[in-house]
Amino acid sequence: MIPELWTCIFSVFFFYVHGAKLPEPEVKIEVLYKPFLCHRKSKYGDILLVHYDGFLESNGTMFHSSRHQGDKNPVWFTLGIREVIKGWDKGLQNMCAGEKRKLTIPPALAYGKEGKGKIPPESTLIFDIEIIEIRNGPRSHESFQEMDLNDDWKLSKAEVKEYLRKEFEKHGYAANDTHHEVMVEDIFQKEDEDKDGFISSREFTYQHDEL
Ligand SMILES: *[C@@H]1O[C@H](CO)[C@@H](O)[C@H](O)[C@H]1NC(C)=O
Ligand SMILES: *[C@@H]1O[C@H](CO)[C@@H](O)[C@H](O)[C@H]1NC(C)=O
Ligand SMILES: [Ca+2]
Ligand SMILES: [Ca+2]
Repeated sequence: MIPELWTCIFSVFFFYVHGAKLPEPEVKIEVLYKPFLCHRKSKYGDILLVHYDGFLESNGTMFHSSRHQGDKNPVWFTLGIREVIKGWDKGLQNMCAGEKRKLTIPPALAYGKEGKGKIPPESTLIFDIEIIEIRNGPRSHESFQEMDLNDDWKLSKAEVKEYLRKEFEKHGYAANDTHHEVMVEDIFQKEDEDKDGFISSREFTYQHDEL
């Protein structure tokens, strides 16, 4: 849980594709339901809680469903970082909490030539998806502001340490100064690229092009 927390906070790599290379296949989006009230819309980097049913377009077989299979709980994922298939990253933007969409996703934006499990190679997939909740992602502007206690647009080691302390407590772990200092050093090693002792807002949101 603790290493996961750390991963969640600091090892998220975003995918903004600026300037398209090849024309990419499109996701077909149909809005099935849009709530009257919409406080915010989903965007890259947000964490979304969704319920979904997935079908093969070829014969309508349901291959997975969060609503009807397993523990029947909705699932969390981060939008735009390829935690899920590309078709979700593309097709679930600008949605309100409570909104329902039907996505038709070509194989190139799903499981491609290889397929996966019950999904044969070159399958077009249809998803019925509802967003239950939208939260700020770890690399969002909002998260940065929350961590930047003195509003100077950079994060000091003390601010990051304080943030870790709060996160640990929120998740029910005892604060441990020594442990947090080790984590802070590790974080600065990776994130403070110009080694000035602060994580700037640019360093925080910068796209590490790794995946
Ligand atoms: C639908 O297609 C999948 C994959 O080809 C196959 O495994 C499944 O048996 C088919 N279902 C029906 C009802 O034809
Ligand atoms: C605090 O963390 C350090 C380093 O990870 C560890 O060695 C130590 O046992 C921890 N102390 C407590 C009280 O958990
Ligand atoms: Ca600061
Ligand atoms: Ca820096």
